[in-house]
Amino acid sequence: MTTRRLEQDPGPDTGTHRHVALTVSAFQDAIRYHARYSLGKKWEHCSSRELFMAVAFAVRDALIDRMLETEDRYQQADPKRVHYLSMEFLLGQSLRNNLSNLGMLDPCREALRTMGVDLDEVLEGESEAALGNGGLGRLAACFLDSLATMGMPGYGYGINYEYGLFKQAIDGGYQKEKPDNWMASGNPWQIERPDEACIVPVYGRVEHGIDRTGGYNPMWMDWKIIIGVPHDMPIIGYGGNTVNVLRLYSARSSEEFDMQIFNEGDYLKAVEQQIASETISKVLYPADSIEAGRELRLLQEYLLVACALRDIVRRYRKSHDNFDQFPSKVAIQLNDSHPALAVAELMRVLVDEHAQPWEIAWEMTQATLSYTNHTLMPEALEKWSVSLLEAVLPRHLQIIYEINRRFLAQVASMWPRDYERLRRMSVIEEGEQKRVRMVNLALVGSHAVNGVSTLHTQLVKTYLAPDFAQLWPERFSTKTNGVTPRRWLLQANPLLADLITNTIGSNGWIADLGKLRGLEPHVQNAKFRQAFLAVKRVNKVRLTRLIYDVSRVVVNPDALFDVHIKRIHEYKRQLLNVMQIVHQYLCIIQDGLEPPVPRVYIFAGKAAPGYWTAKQIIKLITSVGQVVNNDPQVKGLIRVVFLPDYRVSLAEQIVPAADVNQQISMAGTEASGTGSMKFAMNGALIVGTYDGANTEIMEEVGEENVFLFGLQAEAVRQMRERGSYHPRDYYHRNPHIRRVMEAFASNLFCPNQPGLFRWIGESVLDHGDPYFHLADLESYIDTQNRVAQAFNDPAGWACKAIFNVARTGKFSSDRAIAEYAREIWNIRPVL
Ligand code: 26Q
Repeated sequence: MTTRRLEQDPGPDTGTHRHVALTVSAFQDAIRYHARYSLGKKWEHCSSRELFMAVAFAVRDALIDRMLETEDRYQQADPKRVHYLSMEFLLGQSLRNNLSNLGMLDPCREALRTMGVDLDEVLEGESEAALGNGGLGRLAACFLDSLATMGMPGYGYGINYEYGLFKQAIDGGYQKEKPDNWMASGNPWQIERPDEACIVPVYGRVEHGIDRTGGYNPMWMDWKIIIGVPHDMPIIGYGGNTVNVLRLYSARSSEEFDMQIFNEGDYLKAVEQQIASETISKVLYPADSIEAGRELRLLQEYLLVACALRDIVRRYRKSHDNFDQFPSKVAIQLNDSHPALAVAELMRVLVDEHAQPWEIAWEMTQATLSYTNHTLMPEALEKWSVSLLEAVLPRHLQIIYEINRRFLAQVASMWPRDYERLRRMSVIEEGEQKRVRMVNLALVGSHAVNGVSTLHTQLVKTYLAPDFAQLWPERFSTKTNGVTPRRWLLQANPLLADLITNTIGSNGWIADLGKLRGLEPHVQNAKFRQAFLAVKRVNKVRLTRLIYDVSRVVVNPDALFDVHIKRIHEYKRQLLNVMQIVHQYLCIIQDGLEPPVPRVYIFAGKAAPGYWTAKQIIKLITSVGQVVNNDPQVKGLIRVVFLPDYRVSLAEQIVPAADVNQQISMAGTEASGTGSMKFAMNGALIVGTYDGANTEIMEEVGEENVFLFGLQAEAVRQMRERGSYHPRDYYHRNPHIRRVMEAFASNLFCPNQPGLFRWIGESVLDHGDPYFHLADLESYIDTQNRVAQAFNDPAGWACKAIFNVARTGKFSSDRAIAEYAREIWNIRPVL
C-alpha cells in the first residue's frame, strides 16, 4: 500500500534525477531474484547473512548502472580527474550508506517488512571493510563520499587487504587480537577485474646500457613479478547521480613467471613463490605510528603505487597521444608519505617507459603530485634503508639519488656552503645505515603540501619542514579535515536528522552543511530544546542496551555520557582521563564529596599489538572499571566501561549518544582529530586541549559551547626544550595529584596483581612524563567539574549542544574537498 507513495517520492533534493528509484515491489523482485540466481536459494530459506547478500546484490545492480553512466559522462567531458592514493580506506559497512544515498532506504525497509524481515537485522549481517587503522583511513573514506556527492571525477586507489584491522576481544581485562577475515563469506561490493591486472616487477638489478644514440639507457633486469588484480568498489554520492570507483589491488603470483620454475621441475619452489607473492596484500599493518621498516610493507606500498600509476597513465593515454596535457588532466594526491614512491615511479614510467627527457618528466611529476601530512611524530615518519630499497627497487633507488642530486644542487646554489641545511633537506639520511626519508621525497616531488588543521600546518612549517617552507612557501597550505554528514549524521542519527529537517523545513543541509545554521533561531524555543533532548535520550537508551549486551554493566541513561573513543596512544592521553576518574572516585569514597550528576565514562579503542604501554592502558581502564563499578560507596554515581572492538559501526552507535567527548591529546601532537567533528554534529560537547582542530571547532561553535583547557602547544614545546617541566613539582604541590598517583602505586586497582600499575609512577614521575599528564591534570579536573555543573542545567546544556550542531558546517568533508579541488587539484564537478 505504500508502493504508490514511494513511487512519487522525489528522493533527496540534489538536482536532476537520471534514474528512477526502485519501487517496493521491484525491490522485492530483485531480492528474490538474487536469492535464487546469485545465491541459489529460495529467499524464505536465507539466513540474515544471505539476505544481506541478496539485498546487496540488488543494490549493486543500481550502483553499476549509475557507475557506467558516470564513466560515460566523464568520457564525454574529458575533465581533469583526481586520484587519491592511500594505504588505508576505512570504509566500514556499505549497505545502509548505499541505500541511503540512492534514496532507497525506505522502499527497501518496506520491501523486507512485507517479506517478514527486519532491515536492521539484515544490515548487521554485513562485515565491515576495516582497511585502515583510524583517522587517516577514515578521512580517505569520507573524502570519497564527498567527491561523489559533489559530482567530482575522483578515484581512490588502495590495497585489498585480505585481513583488515584485527578484531579486539577483552580477556581478563587485556586486549586479545583476532584476525579479521572480512571477505571470508564473500564481498558483494567488489567487482574483480582480472583482465585489467597489472604486472609489477620487483627485485633484480640495473644494467647500465647505452642506447642507439649513445645516451644512457639503464635496464632493470632479472626482476620477479607480482600481479596486482584490481577490485572495484562503486562509491555512490548522495542523491545517486554520481558513482565513482575505489580501486583496490590484490597481489597475485604470476603464473607465466612461475611456469619457468615449473618447467625446471621444482614444483614446490614454484608454489612457495606463488604463496610469497600473494602474502603482499594479505594483511593491513596494525600500527599507526611505530616504525615498521619491514620489507613486506615496502612491497605493499610499491604494489599500490605501481598499479595506480599504470592505471592512471593507461587511462590518460586512451584519449591523448602525448604527455603534453598530463598535468592538466591528472592530479594525484598522496595520503601521507606512505605512497611517496609515486615520485620515483612516475619518473621511471615517464623517463624509462615513455622516453621523456628528465627535466620535462620532473616538471610533470611535480605538477601532478601533491602530499598531505598527517603526523609530526618522529616515530611515524617512514624511512627505508638504502640497502633494502636497492634490493627491492634498484631502479627507483637510482632515480631517487638523481632527484636528490639535482635538488641539493639547487639548494646549494641558494645557500652556498650551508652544509647543515643540505644534510637536513636531503632525501637521503646519512649515518651508519643510509636511509631514504619518505617525507622529504614527497615534499620534493609535490607542487602542494598540506597539513590537516590550521595549528598542524603551522607546526609542519615551523618544526617538521622549516627549510622546505622557506624554499617554497607558496606550496604549503592548510586543508582542515572534515567528515561526511551523510554517514555521521543522516545515517547514524536518523532521529536528529529528521528533527533538523523538520525544524529548518528542508533537508538541504545534507549536501550543504552550512545550512545547519538555520537551527540557531530555534535555540530559544523550549519545545525544540525538549525535542532535541528527547532524541538524545533515545540514543542514550539504545547505547545503554549495547553496553549491557557487550559488558554486562548497567548504566543510567540519564547520567552524563562522557566518551573517549579512539586508538589507544600515549599522546592521546587516555591515562589523563583515568587520572581524573580516579580523582573523582577518591573524592567520593575518601572525602564523601559526591559529584553533582551521575556520569558514565565510556572508552573504546584498539592498541597496536606491539605497543606495550597502550595495552597496559586498556588493562588499567578495565581494572579501574572493575573496582569503581562494584564499589557500593559509589552508589552508581560513576560507571567506567570499556567497549571492545572499536570500529566504524561501533562509533556510529556511540557518537549519537554522547553528551561530551574527550579530545585531550598533549597540545601539538594530534594533527587534526576528526572524531571531534562527528561528535559536534551530533550535539556532544568537546572537552579538549588546544590541539589539532579543537581550536577551530571552538572558533566556529563559540567559546562558551566547548570546554578547552591546559597548556598550549607553544608552552609545551618551550618547557620541553628548556627542560623546565618537572612532574614531581606538581606531585608535591598538589595533594589531589599525589593521592591519584599513590592509588596507582597502592594496588587499589590490582589487588590480585600487586605492582601491576607501578609503570605509571615510573613513566610519569621517574621518566619525566613525556606527555605532560601532570602538567594538565589540575586544569583538567577543574574543567570536568565545570562540565558536570553545566550538565546539571538541562536547558542551558541543550543550548550548548544545539549550537554545536548548528555551527559545524565547516567540518563537512564537502568543504574540505571543495578546497582541495579549487586550490590543489584544479578539478570541477561534471554534472
Ligand atoms: C607507518 C609505517 C609503517 C606502517 C604503518 C604506518 C602508519 C599507518 C597509519 C602510520 C600512520 C598511520 C595513520 C595515521 C593517522 O591516522 N593519522 C591521523 O590522521 C587523521 C586524519 O588527518 C588526523 O585527524 C589525526 O590527528 C592523525 O593522528
